[in-house]
Amino acid sequence: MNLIEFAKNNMLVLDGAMGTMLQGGHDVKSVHKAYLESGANVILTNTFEDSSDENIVHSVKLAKDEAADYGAFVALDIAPTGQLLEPLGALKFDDAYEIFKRQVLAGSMAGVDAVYIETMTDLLEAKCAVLAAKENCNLPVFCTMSFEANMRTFIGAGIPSVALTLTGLGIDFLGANCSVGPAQMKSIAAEILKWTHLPVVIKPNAGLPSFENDKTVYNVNAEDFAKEMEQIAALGVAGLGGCCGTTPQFIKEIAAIAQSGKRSRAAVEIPAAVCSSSKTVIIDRVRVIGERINPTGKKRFQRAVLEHDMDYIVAQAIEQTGAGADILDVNVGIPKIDEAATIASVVKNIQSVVSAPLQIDSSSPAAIESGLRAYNGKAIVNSVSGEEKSLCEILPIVKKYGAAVVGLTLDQNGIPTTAHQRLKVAEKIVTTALSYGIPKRDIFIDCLTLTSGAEQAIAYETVEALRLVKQELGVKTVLGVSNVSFGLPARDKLNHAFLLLALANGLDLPIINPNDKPMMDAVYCYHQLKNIDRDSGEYIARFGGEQKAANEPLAVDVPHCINNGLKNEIKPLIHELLGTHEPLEVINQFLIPALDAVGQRYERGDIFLPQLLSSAETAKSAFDVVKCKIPVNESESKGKIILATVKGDIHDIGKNIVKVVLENYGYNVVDLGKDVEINEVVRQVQKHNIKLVGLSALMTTTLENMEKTITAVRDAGKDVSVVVGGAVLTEQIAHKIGADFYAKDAIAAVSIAKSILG
Ligand code: B1M
Repeated sequence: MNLIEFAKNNMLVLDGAMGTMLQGGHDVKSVHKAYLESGANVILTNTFEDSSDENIVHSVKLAKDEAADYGAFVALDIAPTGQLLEPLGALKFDDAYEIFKRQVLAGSMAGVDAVYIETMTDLLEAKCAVLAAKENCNLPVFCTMSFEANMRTFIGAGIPSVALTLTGLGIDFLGANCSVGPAQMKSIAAEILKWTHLPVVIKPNAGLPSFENDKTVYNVNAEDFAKEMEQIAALGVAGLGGCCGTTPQFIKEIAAIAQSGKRSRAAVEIPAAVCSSSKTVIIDRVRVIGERINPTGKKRFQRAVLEHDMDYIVAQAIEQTGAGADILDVNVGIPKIDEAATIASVVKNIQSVVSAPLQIDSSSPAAIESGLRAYNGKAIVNSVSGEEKSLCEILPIVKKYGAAVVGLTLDQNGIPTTAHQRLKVAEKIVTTALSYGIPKRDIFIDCLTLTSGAEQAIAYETVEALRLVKQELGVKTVLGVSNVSFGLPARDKLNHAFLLLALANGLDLPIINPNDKPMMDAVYCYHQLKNIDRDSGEYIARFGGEQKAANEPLAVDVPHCINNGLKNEIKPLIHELLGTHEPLEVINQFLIPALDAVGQRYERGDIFLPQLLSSAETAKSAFDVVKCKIPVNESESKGKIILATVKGDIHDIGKNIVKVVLENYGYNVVDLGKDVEINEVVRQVQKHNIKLVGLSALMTTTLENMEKTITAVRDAGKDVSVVVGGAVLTEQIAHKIGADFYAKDAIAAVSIAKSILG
C-alpha cells in the first residue's frame, strides 16, 4: 500500500526530533529505531542539516533499513536553503530550484516513499521546493511551514495565503511544524483546516526552549504534550508528530492517540479568494482590480517597460493600492520585448513593495507561466477564451500553479452578439476548466464590455449576459469597465453609470482605474446600498469627516519613498534637501524619523519583513547620496576606533552613519561590520592597540551579546573605553551593561571620541 492509500484509513504518526536525540549521544540508526519502536509509521531521513547527495543516499538507506522491519514509510526531509530568496535576499528562484531538485532526485532514486518539505517560513521558497518535487518525481509531497504564535511565519506569510497557495500547487499533505509548542499549535491547526481540503499534519515543538547548563531544554513534557495533541487530533488532522525537543516518549503518546483511529473533520467551504504571501483577498463583496499597470495607449508606461524602470511601475502599483484597489492587473505586453522575462521581473518588483494580490494579464502562455512561477501567492490569470487552442494551452498552466482564471466569453467566431450566446461560451469555459480540476470558485467569467458609441445596439447585452452568467452558472464575474465609453464625450459619466448597472447585475470584480474617484465612490455606495458595508462604517470613513483626504494625490516625499521602497525616486529628493540642509540634518530630521515610522508599522503588523527590507534598502540608497556630501577629512588621523554591530544583530545603517561622521572628524575607523563574534572584537582590539571601541545593537535580544562583548574586551585586560549606541539603548542601560559611554547619535559619538582620543 502506498502512503496516500495508507493515510486514507490510518492516522499518520510521524517521528520526533532528530537533532535533540543526536545531541543526546544517539546515532541516527538508533534514533530511527527508537521512533519506530514508539509507533511512528512515517520516519524522516536525517537530511535536514546535510543535504549533500552522499548524505541523502546514505541517510535514505539507513532509514529504509530500519523502517522495513516495521512496515513504515520513509520520507525525504527537505529543509529551507538557509538563504533568503530574491527579492528578500540574493538567492535566485532558479538557483534555489536547482538545490531542491538535486535533493529530490537523489532521494527518489534512493527509494524514499515521499518528499517532506518542512520548517519553511518564506512561502516563495516553499513554492520553489514544491515545484522541484512535483516536477522531478511522482512521490507524495508534504509541505509544513513554521508559524509563530501570531499565526504568521516570521517573514509574514499568513495561514490563508499558505494554504491557498500550496494546496493549489497540488501537494498531498499540508501542515505546520516547529516554532511553537502544542498549545499554540492548536489554533494554527484549526486555521489551516479552514483553508484547505488537504489532509493536515502537525508537528509542534516540546514547548519553548531555554538554556540550562549549556543545554537547550523544553518546557513541555510528553504527558502534557499528549493532552494538547489529543485536542489537535480531535480537529480531524491526518497526521501528528513532534519537532524540536520531542523524543520517542512523545511519539509513543501520539501513537496511542492515533491507535483510536482518525477523528472526523468538520466540512469546510473554501471561499473564492486570491492572495499574496501576506494578504488574502476573499471575493465575498466587490473587489476592485486596478487597471493601470498596462502599456496600452500609455507612452510613459511603455517607456518604463522598455527601459526596465521598475520604480515607475512599482509607483503605479503603490498609487493604485493607496487609492483602494484590492488586486492589481499586470500587463507588460509590448511587441518585440521578452514578455516572459519582463513579467517575471515586474511581478517580483511589485511584490517586494505591495501586498495586494496580482492578476497576470497576457495572451502568451509562456509569459503567463513565467509570471505565475515568479509569483508569491495565488494569482489570477487573465485570460482564457472559449477557443479550443486557448483552453488547452492556458488551463493546464492555471491548474499547475493553482491560480484562478478569467474566462472571456468569446471564441473563434469573435464576441457573440447576444447575452445567451455569451452564456453558452461561458458554460463551455466553466465545463472545460472543471475538467482540468480547476475548482469552480476559481473560475471568473468576463462578459466583455463593448463600446457603446460604436455598437450601441448590443452594448447593453453585456449587462444582461452578466445577469445570466451569475444566475445560471453561479461563478464570480469580472469586467473591464471603461471600454464602454470609448470615443464618446464625458466618458466618466458613462463609465460610472455602466459600473453601477454591472454591479447591480452581478459584477464581482470590476477592472477600473482606482484613481478615478467617482468610480471608487460608486463601489462604496454600492456596498452601502446592498448592506455589505454593515453599519455604514466604510461609507462614513470615506465620505464623512475625512472626505478631503480621500483620493488626494499622494505626496512623494522622503517618508513616502522609504515607506514604499522607492530606491531611485528618493535620490533626487535627497539631493534637493541637501541644497537647504546639512548632511546630518537630512539624516536626523528626515531619514531616521521615516525609518522609525516604518519600524512602528512593522511592530503593529501593518507591514512584514519584505517591506521592512525594502525600506531599509531605500534608506541606504538615500544615505549613499548624503555620504557623498560629507567632506572627507584628509588630515592626519586623530586616532583609531573600532566599530561593530554586535553578534546576532544585522542592523548596520546607524553604525555606518557613525563611521562616516567619525571619519569626517579625522578618526581612523576599523569597521568590523555587523553580527560580529565577541572574540573577533577582542582580537581586533589587541591587534590595533585600540583605546576606543564603539558597539551598536538595535534589539533587546542582542543587548546580552553587547554586554558579553564589553565583558570580554575588559577581561582581555586592555585599557580600552567602550561607547555604545543604537535605538534600544539608553544612558542607564549602557551603564548597566558595563559601557563607559552612551552615544545617542553620531555627533555624540564624536564628542566621546574627542574626550578619549583628543
Ligand atoms: Co529590524 N528591528 N529587524 N530590520 N529594524 C528594529 C530594530 C525593530 C525595533 C523594529 C520594530 O519591531 N519596531 C525590531 C527590534 C525589536 C526589539 O528588539 N526591541 C526589529 C526586528 C525585530 C528585526 C528582525 C528580528 C525582524 C525579523 O526578522 N522578523 C530582524 C533582525 C535580524 C537580526 O538582526 N538578527 C530585522 C531586520 C531588519 C532589516 C534587515 C530589514 C533592516 C536592517 C537593515 C540594515 O541595517 N542593514 C531593519 C530595519 C531597517 C529596522 C528599523 C526599521 C530601522 C533601524 C535603523 O536603521 N534606524 C528598526 C526600527 C527602529 O529603529 N525604529 C528595526 C536608523 C538608524 C540610523 O538608527 O541604528 O538607532 P540607529 O542609529 C543611530 C543611533 O542609535 C546611534 O547613531 C545612529 C545615527 O544617529 N548609534 C550609535 C547606533 N549605533 C551606534 C554605535 C555607536 C554610537 C552611536 O558607537 C560609537
